[in-house]
Amino acid sequence: MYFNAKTIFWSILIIALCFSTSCKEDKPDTPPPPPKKEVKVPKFERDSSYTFIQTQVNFGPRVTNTPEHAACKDWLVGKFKSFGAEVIEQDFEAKAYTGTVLKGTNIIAQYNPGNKNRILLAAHWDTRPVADYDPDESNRDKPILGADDGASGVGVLLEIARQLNLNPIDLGVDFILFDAEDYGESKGGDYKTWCLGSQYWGKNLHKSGYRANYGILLDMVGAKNARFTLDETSMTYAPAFMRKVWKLAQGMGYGSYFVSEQTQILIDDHLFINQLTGIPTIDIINRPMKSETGFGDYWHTLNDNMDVIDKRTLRAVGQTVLAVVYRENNGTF
Ligand code: AHN
Ligand code: ZN
Repeated sequence: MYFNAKTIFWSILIIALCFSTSCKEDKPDTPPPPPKKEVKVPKFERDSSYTFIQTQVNFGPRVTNTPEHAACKDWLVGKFKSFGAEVIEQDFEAKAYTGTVLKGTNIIAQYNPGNKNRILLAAHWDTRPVADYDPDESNRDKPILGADDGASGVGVLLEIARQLNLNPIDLGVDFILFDAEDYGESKGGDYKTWCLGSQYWGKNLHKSGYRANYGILLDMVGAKNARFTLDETSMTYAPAFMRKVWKLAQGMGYGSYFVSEQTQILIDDHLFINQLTGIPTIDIINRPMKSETGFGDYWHTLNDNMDVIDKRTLRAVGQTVLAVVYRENNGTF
């Protein structure tokens, strides 16, 4: 037996018809979801983040329990709302090491609150009540402006929120601005006197069962020639994530800021996030070389003002974190 052209033609036609009908029967009624669209990493506007820092500093020191602090809170909440976030003001009371009862507020700004796939970005928005490391002894009971220690992290996060509003993505993103981080007792005080806002949040999550894939804390991210090292706390709880972020920053040309050097254990909000929630969280924080305190020479002094802030540092941090956020959304991180 042999196949002529006619037989082959009819055989193929019949097979093709069978396939097409059976395929149709297998198809579900609902169309498949559209392919996830990639969103390009937006440009981080450093001038915008600088202005957000300046505005905070213009309120004066933002010490918990003061009118300047309350005024700044209203501005921050309004800003996040104007950028399309759903904002929760989590009020709490906590006793400071001085005995003062602090009435604090953690500001939580959410994007895509219904999405289970989410990340957490944090900073502290309060400033230290005392300049206890000021070289001039007569200044040591005065509150600091906290341009870098407080305002810089918040300023970078506000610019990221502004970009999220302009360049929407599906990923869930939560910004948490912690209060009462910097009311702690230095020089021998208990580590739990610090980070009162994050300790409260860790024990009283704004949503029960709240989870995020990971978290990034920004603290003192605006100083000229800042040096962001791999701190032991981050490396204990989130080593793989931390190395990935540093590698990304270095690949983007920010290797002079993001240095792969390990530094000592650090008490900061990320410690309590890690310990209380188990969300792997890293800290991007300036650890200069040859520093007595381990922080910048302006740290906890009256010199922590706008003169400390360098827009190039803001861009290095802001563009790196934006890249993490958008790559996570695109599935390319
Ligand atoms: C301590 O000094 C114990 N931790 C540094 C955390 C901090 C203070 N970040 C900003 N101000
Ligand atoms: Zn501080």
